[in-house]
Amino acid sequence: MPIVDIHTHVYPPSFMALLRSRTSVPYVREFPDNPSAGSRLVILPAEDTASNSRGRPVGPEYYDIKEKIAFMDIHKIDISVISLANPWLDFLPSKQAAETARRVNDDVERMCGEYPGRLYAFGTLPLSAPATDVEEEIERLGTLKHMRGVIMGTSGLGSGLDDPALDPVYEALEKTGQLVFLHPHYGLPNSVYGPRASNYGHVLPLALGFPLETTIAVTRMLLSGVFDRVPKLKVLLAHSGGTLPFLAGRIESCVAHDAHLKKEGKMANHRSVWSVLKENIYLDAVIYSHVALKAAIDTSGSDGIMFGTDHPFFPPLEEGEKEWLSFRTNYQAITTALGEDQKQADMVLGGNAMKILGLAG
Ligand code: 5CU
Repeated sequence: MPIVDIHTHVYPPSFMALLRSRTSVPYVREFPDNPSAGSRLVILPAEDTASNSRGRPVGPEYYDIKEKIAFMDIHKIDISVISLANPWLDFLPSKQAAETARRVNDDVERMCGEYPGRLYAFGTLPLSAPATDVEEEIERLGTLKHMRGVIMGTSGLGSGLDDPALDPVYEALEKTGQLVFLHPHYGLPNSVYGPRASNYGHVLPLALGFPLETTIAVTRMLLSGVFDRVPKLKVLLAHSGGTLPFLAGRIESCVAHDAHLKKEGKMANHRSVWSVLKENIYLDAVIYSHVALKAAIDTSGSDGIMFGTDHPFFPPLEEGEKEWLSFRTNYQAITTALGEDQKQADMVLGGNAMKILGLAG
């Protein structure tokens, strides 16, 4: 059974050029006051500080597709489904968005074509453009050979994923059979990390801000009835659904005990959190622990979980380490969670992705 990595990012050359042309987040640049830091990629608002934690070093592993293939070869990954990394095109002025989306998606499609059978992709959407442009790009992505869905963040058209104006976008995705790979970027407001946050590197926004952002975004979708209105929409959640597998019962219980919702009759016919998690939601296995992975498997079923690495993020900190710790931890979480059941482990490592995403092999 092939090993398939469905959570693996790239900034294609056209996107790198865009990042290099900018001076506010997101951007890539060198800092004359700190030449030894080299080129830095600054994407998260919380990391745009003058300290050593300003962004991260950025090398060819972020944009050179040969580096992706080298990483795959070292880790015996047969197929990768690559996606543009955050913050996608969220920051673009409306007028630039549609054309940039086409350019970036064509760049990614070309990269996939260079390695037949090894690379597929999730496209990116011009979400700051009018919804009709977004729908047009969804239609176009459906015609590209290697595209298998779209990656997007939690801001939607500007006011979140529970915005009814997104319904035509969800319907276009449902109609063309493309899934949404939902990925966090914005985290939580910096104030929750407190006045000493810069002492703690990137730990708080990445370990907690990201998963909570995903949890809140999907819960808003559930509460607003997206999955009732677009019942066949499929969503793949990054980082094993944030904290959803752990909190699903609490969310369901809060709905059942909410007098306001009951009075308004809003949730009377709504599908339960558990049913949406089983029928509409896939989870990646990028959670670094068999404990959390078991909760993900219990929630969405082992046939809905797919292996990922988050490459090129979380590289080894020591020079000369060939196998990445982040790869090994996620791989071992699968084999530990599924114990002796090699067949199920193989499915999570690749078989599920082959089936769900229709990969040719
Ligand atoms: O390390 C990080 O900041 C990130 C990020 O921004 N996006 C991602 O997918 N993983 C890690």
